[in-house]
Amino acid sequence: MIETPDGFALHTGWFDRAAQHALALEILNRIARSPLYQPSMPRTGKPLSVTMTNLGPLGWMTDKQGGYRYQSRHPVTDEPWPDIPEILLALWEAVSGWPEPPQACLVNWYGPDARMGLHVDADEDAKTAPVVSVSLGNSARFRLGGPTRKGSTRSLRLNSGDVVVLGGESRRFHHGVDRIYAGSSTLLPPDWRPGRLNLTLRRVN
Ligand code: MD5
Ligand code: FE
Repeated sequence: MIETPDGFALHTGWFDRAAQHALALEILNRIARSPLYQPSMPRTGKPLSVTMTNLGPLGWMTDKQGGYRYQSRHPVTDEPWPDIPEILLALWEAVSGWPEPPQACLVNWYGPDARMGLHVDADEDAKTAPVVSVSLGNSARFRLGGPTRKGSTRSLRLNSGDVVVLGGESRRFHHGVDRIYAGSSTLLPPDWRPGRLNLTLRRVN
């Protein structure tokens, strides 16, 4: 485990292979009912390379018209988001240090060429609750900056089963995903697309 004074913690290998497998099945079952869709940037309508869906009472989304926001229904199916699996609620209890359960679980799917540019997560009214992130499938090169856009960044590899807790000051740090390492995991079923799943648990309000 790597922990820094600014509230960042990386729990490498938090979930063993069996737990990763069980969790992946829970997520893929929910994706079948609440499909990954392609979000677009506010105003420009430029599509993100990551596809997304959500679990829990609230889900994060973005499109050209409405911009970044939380809402209770899937933008394509108009159904409520599926529930957050018990294994993730237990994870939140174990690592977040927060008294209330997560309200949103954003599911990000990274295909082989997907990226996420450096950004700050700032769409939650719950400004001090941590974010808990789980990586499944292929590994990623994650970039962690600081409170300002300029300034040094560090890169670290996130592997399947790793859990990151962004608490304290690190909750407001710039971060992104530079690249996905093709063929670095055999977790996801072969009939599923190759890539990485990232699950982020959050308080919204
Ligand atoms: C990912 N997702 O790997 C990342 C993991 C997102 C997103 O960035 O917004 O969906 S969440 C990493 C995160 C959240 C909040 C703060 C910090 C990192 N940080 O300061 O490093 O798909
Ligand atoms: Fe983020």
